[in-house]
Amino acid sequence: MKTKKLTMAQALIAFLDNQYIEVDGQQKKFVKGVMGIFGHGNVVGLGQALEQYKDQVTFYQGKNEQEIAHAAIAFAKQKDRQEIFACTASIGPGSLNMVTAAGTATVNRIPVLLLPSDSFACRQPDPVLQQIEQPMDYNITANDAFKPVSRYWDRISRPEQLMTALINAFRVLTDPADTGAVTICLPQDVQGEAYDYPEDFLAKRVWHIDRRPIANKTAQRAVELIKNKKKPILICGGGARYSHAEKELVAFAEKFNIPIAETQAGKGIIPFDHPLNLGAGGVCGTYSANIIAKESDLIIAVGTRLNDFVTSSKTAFKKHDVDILSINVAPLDAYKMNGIALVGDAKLVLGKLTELLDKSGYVSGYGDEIKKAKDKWAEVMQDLGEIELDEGLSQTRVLIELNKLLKDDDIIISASGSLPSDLERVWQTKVRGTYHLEYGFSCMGYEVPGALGVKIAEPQKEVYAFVGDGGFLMSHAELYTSIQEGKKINVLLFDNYGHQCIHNLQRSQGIDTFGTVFREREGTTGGLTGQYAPIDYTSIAKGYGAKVYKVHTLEDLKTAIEQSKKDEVSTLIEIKVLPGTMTDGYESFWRVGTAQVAEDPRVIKAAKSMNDSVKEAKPY
Ligand SMILES: Cc1ncc(C[n+]2csc(CCOP(=O)(O)OP(=O)(O)O)c2C)c(N)n1
Ligand SMILES: [Mg+2]
Repeated sequence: MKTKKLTMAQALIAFLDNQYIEVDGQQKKFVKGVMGIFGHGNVVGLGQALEQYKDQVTFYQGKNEQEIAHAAIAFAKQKDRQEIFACTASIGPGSLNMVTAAGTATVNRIPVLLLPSDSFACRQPDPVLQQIEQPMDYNITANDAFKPVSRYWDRISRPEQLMTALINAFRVLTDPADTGAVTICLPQDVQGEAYDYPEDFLAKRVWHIDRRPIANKTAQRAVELIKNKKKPILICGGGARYSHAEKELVAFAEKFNIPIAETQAGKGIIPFDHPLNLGAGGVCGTYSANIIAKESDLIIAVGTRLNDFVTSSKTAFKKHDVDILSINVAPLDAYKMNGIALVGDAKLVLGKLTELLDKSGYVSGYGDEIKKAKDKWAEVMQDLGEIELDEGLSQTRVLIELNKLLKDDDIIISASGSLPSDLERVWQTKVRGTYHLEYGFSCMGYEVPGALGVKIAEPQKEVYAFVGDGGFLMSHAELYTSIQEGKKINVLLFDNYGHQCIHNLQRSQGIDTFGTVFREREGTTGGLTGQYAPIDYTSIAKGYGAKVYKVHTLEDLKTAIEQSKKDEVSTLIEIKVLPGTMTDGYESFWRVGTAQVAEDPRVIKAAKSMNDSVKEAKPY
């Protein structure tokens, strides 16, 4: 057996550089590079290896580990999970900063390889700087905190363990049903330890991603079920997108006249103006999708996790005889809500169902309800697009105007606050892959680094991060990284003085404004009741070297967008919008844990109303 003597870290980087995937006969390099921040836990181990292989593997220097891991996740999501980054961080706080991002990846089923550094395997210099000593079990380190948020977790205590660990890591990263964050912890000493690695371990390796079919019998059972239903509705989730199943989904919908509702992850793969596309369903949904869902007797869920936002906390589907047929590669999702599971690849399963159902001559029982529902929503959109307020700008109106000002193939990124629900309702997506929402974790602070990840994925396109003032304050350091890398991003910052979607929720449950609005502490009241936070966000961005614009009117918005298109560096456009001017819900319900006793009668009233709605919810 031929071997090569390398440090564990060198072998790891050499291995990463040689991984390929093959999907539908097409081969691609799987690992685009490494992002991260060095400290004493990785600079002389993994850092040395990255320096040695710098001509093969690009290293991106992050400014915050959580953010850089979010950039990596956004990159992989934009690449439909077919290309990834690895992220390195130093021991202790640097590594723990990536835990949240691991959650973001795992919830959204997006592959990311996290390489946190760890304390010495030999334990000789213990306790080292930034080592948490757990008196109950010395095997536990800070990195054990990644376990609940990872799909695969390992620690390399001897250099030869790397081989099985990496094969397992890539098994999970490349598996559509299992993918998410993969965490391989790298003790400081072992990173630099040498071993004679077999050359075939380091050679080119192709991971074949086979589409999973369903058995004929299973497909036949599904067809029998559909044949007995008059008003089915399809839900187009992220799984449909990652499987590239849009052609099959549209063919299925058109052939049998079945309308489609979208989720945040699935939105945008079918043009908004397709006659069967009802737009978003659920809590962030449109009137059209939610009205049709109420009357549906069969929900054909394609590649969706069926979370509470998609199902309106299990109240969206009202018919007593409604069934859920769930097409999903992940059994966990396929069996949700007592669904009839079709565990398989969306493209293959839809193709199979179309073929079998077509033979039966099936067509749904819809008359003109779909068109009527779409027309009704078009009227709502018309009104939203005409909102004029004396005091300032309405957020919803600004989004509708932006939709006209941006090019069809510009990519928009958002994740948290009131923007995702507004965008899901009103943004009209014309080109596949231009709507990038992280709404599994809805992690504040994903937006700016997410835009960087998307720009690295699609450098020719203009990318726009839609972020609230709260989300921007939480993290924006990678705005500088975008400038450092010459990867232009545009930050559209919606300043409404605070966490306004949470403020809305608070007041909807009878609670007075408390801790949700950005006001200064006031001496007379002792509370956060003083003046609005006078933050100049453009000064922050200008300090990084970005071009900046301030928007108070629709005219300003037009000028700023037009000017910024010509800029070659990253931009920040600060848009002042009035608090509370996001869209409201349309025929949906969201369950939150309200106070069942309180001094304020408004809280009691809200709790009663919540409890009444909960009675309508499906029990599973
Ligand atoms: C990391 C993180 N912390 C807390 C939350 C809970 N949360 C959801 S939206 C929100 C407020 C967002 O404020 P902003 O970005 O200004 O958006 P707005 O609601 O004002 O549109 C908070 C605190 C979250 N989603 N993510
Ligand atoms: Mg805000």
